[in-house]
Amino acid sequence: MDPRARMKGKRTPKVQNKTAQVIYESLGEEILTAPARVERRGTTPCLFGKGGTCCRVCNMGPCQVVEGVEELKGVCGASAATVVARNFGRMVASGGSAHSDHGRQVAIDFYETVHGETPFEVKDKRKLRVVAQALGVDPNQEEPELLKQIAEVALRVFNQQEGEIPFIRRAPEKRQALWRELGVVPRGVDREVVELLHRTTIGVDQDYRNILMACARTALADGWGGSMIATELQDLLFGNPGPIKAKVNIGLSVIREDMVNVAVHGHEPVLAEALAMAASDPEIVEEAKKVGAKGVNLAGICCTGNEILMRRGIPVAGSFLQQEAAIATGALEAVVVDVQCIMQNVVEIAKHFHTAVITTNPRAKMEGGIHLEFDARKALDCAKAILREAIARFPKRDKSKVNIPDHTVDVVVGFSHETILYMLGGRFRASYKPLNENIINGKILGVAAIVGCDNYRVTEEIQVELAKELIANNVLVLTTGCAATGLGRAGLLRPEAAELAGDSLREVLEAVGCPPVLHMGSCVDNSRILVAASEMVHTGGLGEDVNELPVVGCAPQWMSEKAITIGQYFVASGATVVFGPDFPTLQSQVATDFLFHEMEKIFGAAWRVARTAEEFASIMIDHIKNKRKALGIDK
Ligand code: SF4
Ligand code: MSK
Repeated sequence: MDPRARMKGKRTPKVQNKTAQVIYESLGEEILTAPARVERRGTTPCLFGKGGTCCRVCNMGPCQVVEGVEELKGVCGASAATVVARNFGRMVASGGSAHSDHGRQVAIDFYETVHGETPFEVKDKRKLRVVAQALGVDPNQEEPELLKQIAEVALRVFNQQEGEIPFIRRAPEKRQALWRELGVVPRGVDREVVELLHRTTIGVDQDYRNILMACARTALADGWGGSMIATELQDLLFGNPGPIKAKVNIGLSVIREDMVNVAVHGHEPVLAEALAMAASDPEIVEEAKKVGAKGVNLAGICCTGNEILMRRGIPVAGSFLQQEAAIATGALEAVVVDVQCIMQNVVEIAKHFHTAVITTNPRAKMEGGIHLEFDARKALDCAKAILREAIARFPKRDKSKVNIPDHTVDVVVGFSHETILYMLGGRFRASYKPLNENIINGKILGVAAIVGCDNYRVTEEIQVELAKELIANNVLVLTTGCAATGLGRAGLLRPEAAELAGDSLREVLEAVGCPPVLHMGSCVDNSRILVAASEMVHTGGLGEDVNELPVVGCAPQWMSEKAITIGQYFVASGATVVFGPDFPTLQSQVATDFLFHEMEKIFGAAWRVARTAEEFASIMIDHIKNKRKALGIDK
């Protein structure tokens, strides 16, 4: 069938998200959204692309390769395992480059800030010396010098050519020794990403095992390098998140009828922080009043949303799959974007309303968008210029097109690793000892992380059913990224949701007033989970390395290459992960076996795949129980 024929005709597809569904149902035929495209393209993705055996790395191809069929090797003779490993490697390099380029930008912003070149200042003084120590900077020096040294060392993590990136010293000793023995300690972030891209060009690394081990090294450079730099320096600049009440999802208290609405979408919190400062500037408030609005209202989308939700309690209007729906409420004056996870289609949707799509980063311009470049050194001026563009659109809002279903949900967020330390350890203990003790005594069966994106190919919110099943089985759930927003929409980020937990987990949660699902931040903040797992080991009683802990991770609705890099750095750090509903190597049994079984022997952790909430829950709970048995705590 001609694909163009499939694209004709209007039907509103059923999507997993009821808020988006309500909005899409009100749209005219001329507005084509991502789920409509999924439906009209046909729901089966390209078989070769999906299984990982389509090679496009040279112009003798593209080659479709079939494992075990000699004639269907690549023209150059590449086997399915090599092609799959190369494609997987390119995903890891690409995902790692995204997090790490974000981390680099934060390091530059931090450097400029400590040299007095931006309007920001270092907010978190308590964490300053902890980060200094972790970076190998002497914490016992005067603050101005300390800040400058942190900035220099952080920037060096990216272009270092030899040696070891400093944050790996936060991992358990045993893990560090294993990495050294295997030769996978990252030397520098840029070096690992570039080397993996080099290895996966035609005619270079043709041993799938060697490529997949290089994937582990590059992923570690992301988790313990680029992402961890991003998280830690963002915390220093804008404050370490602490428990805070807020709202998620589209609704009248998130997208305001009486205010200029500006959605902030992407990943880097520097822009959003500047917009938050500018939105309360009396000059801007006055300008908004002149056009008939009460002021400027900010709402987040994707991980920028998570950053300002965690630190400022600014509501998140939507996760990845709600970005089009948020615009289609007809009540956004502007969507301000920086980098990553911004669908090209937002410009098309915005054209049907009065909404401006404002790009701000020279790395990410959009045809049909307005480019107002953001420079942290002129942060407030740039932010005001952006807000003025939005204010000018307010009089053009067409009330007849406004459709804001009121679906907001209360959440309690802000569970950084340090917050968990203080909440569980008590004000004066600040320790994971109570968490470990509750795991040892069986009140908490184990800890599971539900992270990653949402994906239109998944028609049910797998992660919600999965989280409910895990907490019912006394598993404490940590979450980040768009998964966190989805779990927030389902009401699982409220302390009252403890009533869904098993009796013993509920008792622990109610004693400290925690929700059963703890929101730890954006996708770069998965690095917080690495630190938390390492701290659990350092605290004692649960083995000597991360792979001995009763912990497991998953990304049931992953979409971005970044999720693959995250999964790989968890595996290489000793935490098994379950991904679904697909996995990009399945057309090569041998390469998949390496990731799913050999890595278990090498790293003590491996990849798994699952398709339904029940499958996820069963694999994850079994994994936790097996770890408990190995520790001798399976009472
Ligand atoms: Fe085909 Fe080999 Fe070129 Fe890949 S590298 S496109 S398998 S000839
Ligand atoms: S934004 S990477 S859809 S979590 Fe971080 Fe969400 Fe996934 Fe993008």
